[in-house]
Amino acid sequence: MNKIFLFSFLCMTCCINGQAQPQAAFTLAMKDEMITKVKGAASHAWAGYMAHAWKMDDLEPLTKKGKNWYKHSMLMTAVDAFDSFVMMGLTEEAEQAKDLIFTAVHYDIDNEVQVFEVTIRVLAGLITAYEKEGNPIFLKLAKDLGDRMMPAFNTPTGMPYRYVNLRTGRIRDSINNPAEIGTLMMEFGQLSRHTGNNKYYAAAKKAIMAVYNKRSRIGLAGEGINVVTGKWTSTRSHISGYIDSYYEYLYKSWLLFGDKDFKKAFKVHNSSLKKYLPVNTANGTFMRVVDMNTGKQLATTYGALDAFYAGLCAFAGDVKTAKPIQEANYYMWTKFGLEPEEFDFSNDSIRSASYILRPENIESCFYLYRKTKDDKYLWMGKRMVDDIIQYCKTGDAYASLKDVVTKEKANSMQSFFFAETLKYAYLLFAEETAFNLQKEVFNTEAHPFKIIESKKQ
Ligand code: DMJ
Repeated sequence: MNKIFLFSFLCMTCCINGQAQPQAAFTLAMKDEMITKVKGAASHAWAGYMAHAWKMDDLEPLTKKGKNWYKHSMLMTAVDAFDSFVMMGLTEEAEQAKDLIFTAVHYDIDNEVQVFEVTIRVLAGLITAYEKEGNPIFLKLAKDLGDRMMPAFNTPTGMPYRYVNLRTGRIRDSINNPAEIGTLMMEFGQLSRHTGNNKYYAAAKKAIMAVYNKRSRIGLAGEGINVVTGKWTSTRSHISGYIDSYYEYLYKSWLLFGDKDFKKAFKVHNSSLKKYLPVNTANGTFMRVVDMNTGKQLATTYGALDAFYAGLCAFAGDVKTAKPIQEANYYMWTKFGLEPEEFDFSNDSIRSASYILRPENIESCFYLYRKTKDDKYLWMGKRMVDDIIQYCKTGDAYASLKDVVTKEKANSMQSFFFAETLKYAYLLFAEETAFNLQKEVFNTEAHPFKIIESKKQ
């Protein structure tokens, strides 16, 4: 090996035990190159949607057909993608998405919708669009949608049902979970702010605080709760699906609204999370599953969704906790050649082999890079973006993977690929001025909300 070759070899990102060992500065030219790649991916995926799934919720990229979540389209992809296009300066795509929203979106439809999903993707997308464009049509649509989901909160505990019919207000499914109950606060709170009617904020706050008030003696939440009786139906406690964004919203709602109840609740939960969940390994710090009442270990599973927590810790100023967790996240990504939905970190066995274009790992790179300015997180993000382009790109769009080991593709392209994955990837490499973390806060689907008046204390 000659000297120049050896030097450039060492300068490349290499991966020892899955941990990034970046040896070189990430140059401006490399950042530009990544931005071009990410914007190219967004245009390519959108072109596929427009060609094959126009006016529908999602594109099925392998069969090249559109798919609706419910009886009628909610224009999920267009609403979720719009502000990403605006932020990336993809004006043509942004105009097309806006046209679709203005001509095809209405909510007097017989759709029984999942309150959480429609809130974080659609209600949030509309509120952000209103904040960015100032066009009152966006707010009118958001208010109509918010009003139609309000019957869900009508329970003895204040915690909402999981489903509501947008036309009839009929509710269904009283077994809910902290994520779907708590991850409404930012959207309904922001709706109150823009409409001047406090009822949305009040309903969402009652719901999220009801979960907090049901926390265990050791400060943890379970993964299932009956919204009528207020009794836990599952005491499994972790930072994964069903709980994840409940913790996220306690912190972010405090930033957004300056309400100290959220700050206190976040602190209580977070110190318990840090006490009972982390497991330090040679591959980084993973977060396990425990019983909410005893803190006893129930499982050593970890997955793509859990990866958000490193970013949340970094965002909340706790870089020390965030760093080893991000090492574990990167290990999870590189060990299997893209991250699996779930694996067991005690023996590296895959529990769920899919990769559905999720954003959390790149999201954590974004927050950690912003907080540390360590190029290591750019290298990590580059590896993730390059893998997505290499393994998930199709002739017409992007596809999930059925199996991260074989790289077999699956017929789905979730709207959060536009709203989150590509947005965080773009912002990771973009100038800091592209997004000001002091002035805006991302909801869990990466729709930015303006902090109108910071009352942080
Ligand atoms: C998104 O809809 C949100 O980030 C949610 O909080 C978790 N699941 C997806 C992305 O993985």
